[in-house]
Amino acid sequence: MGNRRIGDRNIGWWYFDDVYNYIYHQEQVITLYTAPPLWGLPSFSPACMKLETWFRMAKLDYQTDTAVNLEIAPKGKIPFIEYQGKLIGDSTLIIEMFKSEAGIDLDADLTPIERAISLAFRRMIKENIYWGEVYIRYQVPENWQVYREVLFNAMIGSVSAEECQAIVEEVYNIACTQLYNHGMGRHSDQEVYQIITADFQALSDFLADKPYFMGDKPTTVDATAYAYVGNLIKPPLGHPIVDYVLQLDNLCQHYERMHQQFFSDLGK
Ligand SMILES: N[C@@H](CCC(=O)N[C@@H](CS)C(=O)NCC(=O)O)C(=O)O
Repeated sequence: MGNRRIGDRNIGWWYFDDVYNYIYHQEQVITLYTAPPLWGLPSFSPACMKLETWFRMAKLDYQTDTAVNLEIAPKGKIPFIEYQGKLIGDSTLIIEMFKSEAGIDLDADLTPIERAISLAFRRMIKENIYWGEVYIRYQVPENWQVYREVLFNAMIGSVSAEECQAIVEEVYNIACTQLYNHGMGRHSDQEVYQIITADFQALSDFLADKPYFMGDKPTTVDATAYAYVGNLIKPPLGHPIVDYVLQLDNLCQHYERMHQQFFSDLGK
């Protein structure tokens, strides 16, 4: 737009065009509200990391905002996006929206059977493995001492230390209640281990020696697995489940392959 400014007298159609294009471009850029990068991961929230990975795989133009305000989040959770002047929540629904409204489909080459398998694995990761990861962060006392610092540091700056402390305690209580209501929080440590390692073993067995879950090309399930495997093996949080997954070489190599391909700018 050169040196012209709103208020210039000489507003002709050429100037109107520039303003229109600028506003149009701003509306097309996606703002992704996400938890910040940490531990070498694009985000310490697996759902946020999955969505950002999918954006990169789809070559979408986006910017991130990590000053998360859950009060404006449509579902009260992250991730959510601002796109074309609207706030939209839930990573899966956002991906579906880009598919139906913009025709962006990373799974277009899959057969109906492959699509069904992909959906089942994605649901297993998001709806079951996720709770195993929440369990490891919140219900293992040594891990909670580490993770509470992470949450505190992510918020400090936007609110006072006292408020931060209070929010961290509230997040803890909400997470423990959610774990109990989901059911994962009612199991013994040994039972959680049994349930979650069986899921990771199934992922590893299905991946076998393929580079990506559905073959030679990365698809949506690869974004999901990358985010939830990464958020288990990279944080400095210990648990026998983590040890188990670290021994599933093909899953760990898949994490590295995805990281190298889509987030090499972050380093290791
Ligand atoms: N189904 C949602 C799940 C999102 C989710 O669980 N987000 C977590 C962070 S990973 C969150 O915001 N938790 C806050 C809360 O539950 O209050 C999606 O895929 O977007």
